[in-house]
Amino acid sequence: MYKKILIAARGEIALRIIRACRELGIKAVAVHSEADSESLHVKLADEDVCIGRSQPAESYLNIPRLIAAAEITGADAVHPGYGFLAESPYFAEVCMSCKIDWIGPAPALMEKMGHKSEARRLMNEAEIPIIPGSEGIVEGEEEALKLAGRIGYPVMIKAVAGGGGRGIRIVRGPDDLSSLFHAASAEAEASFGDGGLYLEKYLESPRHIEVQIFGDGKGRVVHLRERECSIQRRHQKLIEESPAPGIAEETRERILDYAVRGAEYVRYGSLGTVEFLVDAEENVYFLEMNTRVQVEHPVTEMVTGVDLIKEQIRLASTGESPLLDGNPGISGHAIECRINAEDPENGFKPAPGLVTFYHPPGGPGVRVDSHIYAGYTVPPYYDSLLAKIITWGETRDEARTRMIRSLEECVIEGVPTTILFHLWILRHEQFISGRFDTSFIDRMER
Ligand code: MV4
Repeated sequence: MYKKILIAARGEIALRIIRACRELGIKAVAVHSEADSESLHVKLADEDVCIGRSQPAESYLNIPRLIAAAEITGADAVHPGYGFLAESPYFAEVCMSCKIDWIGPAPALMEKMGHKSEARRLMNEAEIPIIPGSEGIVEGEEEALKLAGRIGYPVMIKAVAGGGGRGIRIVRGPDDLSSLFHAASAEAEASFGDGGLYLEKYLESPRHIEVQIFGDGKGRVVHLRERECSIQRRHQKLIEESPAPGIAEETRERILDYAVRGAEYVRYGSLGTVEFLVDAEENVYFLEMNTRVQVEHPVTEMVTGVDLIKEQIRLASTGESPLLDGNPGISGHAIECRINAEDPENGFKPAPGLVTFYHPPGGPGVRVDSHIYAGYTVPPYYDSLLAKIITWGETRDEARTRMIRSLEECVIEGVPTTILFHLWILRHEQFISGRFDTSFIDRMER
């Protein structure tokens, strides 16, 4: 087993990885920017290295400094968490060429899945349904116009290097195509350094359901059930849960089967997520594959009882994990709310600043993953996630009412938070019914 891991992340996920290292008897090295010197992930690590100024490009995205920190501290492996360089095949490759293990899948696989139209091509080969669209990259607006006519409007233009919401446009008719094509390409070029685009039929208001998978890299893959992630605003997820409510059992089984078959086909070797869109008729389509741990992994941990990060590290270190022996069962239901330092009254504007008071919720069935404390200053340079509250219940309604109780218990003073907004969602009749899709928040805001 590894003796020391460098954690190339910050905030709550760095803390989460430190906790897994502790339980495995592995030393954890934190890296931090100048703005994060007082962060909990620094205080709780066994060693810490300041790797530069506060801007991400100067620190958490700076590969030479991360490698130097790993070499100086003698780390055996790097855990990238999520965000920053977590999906950079180049960083993974540099680590490996410096004889530092990468806790994640092989760089070549990260590269393939990071290229969204290549991922589509592979999943199509594996006979997983994909959304009708282009075969690979669309070279110019004429080709896009021809293809869109064949697919039928509305269509979606997407960046091959994309992810999240950047470099995508909905095209309602042929008159809009040219300008939206060029806008998407320019945005993709600016954001990812790759202006390549592909085309898909636009699905109106789908559900977003993803499957947690775990593979050994030799073709053995298990799933750890699905997560419903449709409650989001501007591509930022707000609430996730497992299992997904409001779908037929047959649909659920189909989603799980597609995810495992897709991951087996590419010989996936680590923890990963296969994302799907599900339309109103419960047709299921592959969307993307994420080659990292996700923010929302705790809901899966709460219903399966598995420590995903520990198993991910164990697998990377030893090539084995008891998880690979079979799909674990689940018990009950879990919900996660992401609490951000944002002002819902002011267009959800990020609101960094000093946390003057903090009282997290507790009691039966409640988990809080957070790096904040009273006296901590939320820096303006990074995302505004303050805490993830995860509740478990025998039933969905027990998890939901427990979440309401937890949000009411939670006190965060000094910065505005999204707590009240979450309470409003959790009490909404449509959320309670379990029948909602990715348009839920948009519809409310209109
Ligand atoms: C789609 C779609 C509808 N049709 N593709 C948004 C981010 C990007 N990663 C994929 N996204 C979408 N792709 C087709 N062909 C709707 C979305 C989408 C979405 C997807 C997942 C979760 C939330 C979403 C919110 C709005 C749009």
